[in-house]
Amino acid sequence: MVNKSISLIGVPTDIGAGHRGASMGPEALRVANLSARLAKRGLDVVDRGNLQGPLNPWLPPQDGYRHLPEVRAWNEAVHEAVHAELALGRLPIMLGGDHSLAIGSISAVARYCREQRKQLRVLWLDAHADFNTAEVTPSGNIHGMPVACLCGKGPKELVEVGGHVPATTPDVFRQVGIRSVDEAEKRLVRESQVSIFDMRHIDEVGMKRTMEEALAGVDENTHLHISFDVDFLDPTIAPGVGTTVRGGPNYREAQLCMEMIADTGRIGSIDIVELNPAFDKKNQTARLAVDLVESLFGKSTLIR
Ligand code: 6HN
Ligand code: MN
Ligand code: MN
Ligand code: MN
Repeated sequence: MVNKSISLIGVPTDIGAGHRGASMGPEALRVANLSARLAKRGLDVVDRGNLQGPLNPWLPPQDGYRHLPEVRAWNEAVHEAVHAELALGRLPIMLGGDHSLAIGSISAVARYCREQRKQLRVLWLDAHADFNTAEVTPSGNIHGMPVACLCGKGPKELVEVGGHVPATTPDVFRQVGIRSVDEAEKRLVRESQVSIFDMRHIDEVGMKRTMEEALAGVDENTHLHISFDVDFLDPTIAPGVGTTVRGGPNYREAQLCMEMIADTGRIGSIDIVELNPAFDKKNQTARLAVDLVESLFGKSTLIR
């Protein structure tokens, strides 16, 4: 059965992104009533408030990275906060913030899994593979690099967050919804052997079979981490993100994805990232994200 003690951790920064505004994500999720909606499902929800870190200096890349020291500082704080909640036996939900913050959250989850001798599985729901390195990045934005960093490919400052190098390995990842991977990034992804269920795969076999495949091997000893980049969703339903890519999952496909994850009963931690209220209309993307997170905790349209 899934842990009913939830801790919300706000991480108000857009330090790793190519657009400003993801720093407003945590507040938009609160305004969309995340806490009360989960409480209504019988969960014990505590909002820990926001972590603090450096302001966004908005500088060009240096040696292939934008804001490397600041990204490191935020991720150190995220790592400690997420690990502390797990150690208390609680289920952390990180309210991002851009996706570079997954370096801190997933390194903490991986550390916890080593301590508890649990099997880690990361479901990476995203339009992007986020596997760039300084050598190949088209932007220098570190939100395009967290999976590579977590697998040990990246700058020392980020690869060493949490102290265990590499923080985790490519085999724990299942990426779903992918439809925008940079040319040189494709080679890195193939070499790494991260499992990718791209939109072509979802088109061909459907979301149901895709999720059965992505969840295969999840057992009673598995800690499931959901890294939910809101740009996973089709931009017609989720305009409030910095990097929209058309051709993503529609409302029902996204619901089915979340419902099938809920059915496993193994969720241990969640990131909600890349929500950008500066691009949103009437907070609709935040409200949709909350709706989908409710489904992760068992809200279902199932009648039979
Ligand atoms: N995200 N692949 C592009 C880059 O700049 O590296 C976009 C990355 C987007 C990252 O949305 O989390
Ligand atoms: Mn991402
Ligand atoms: Mn993305
Ligand atoms: Mn993005």
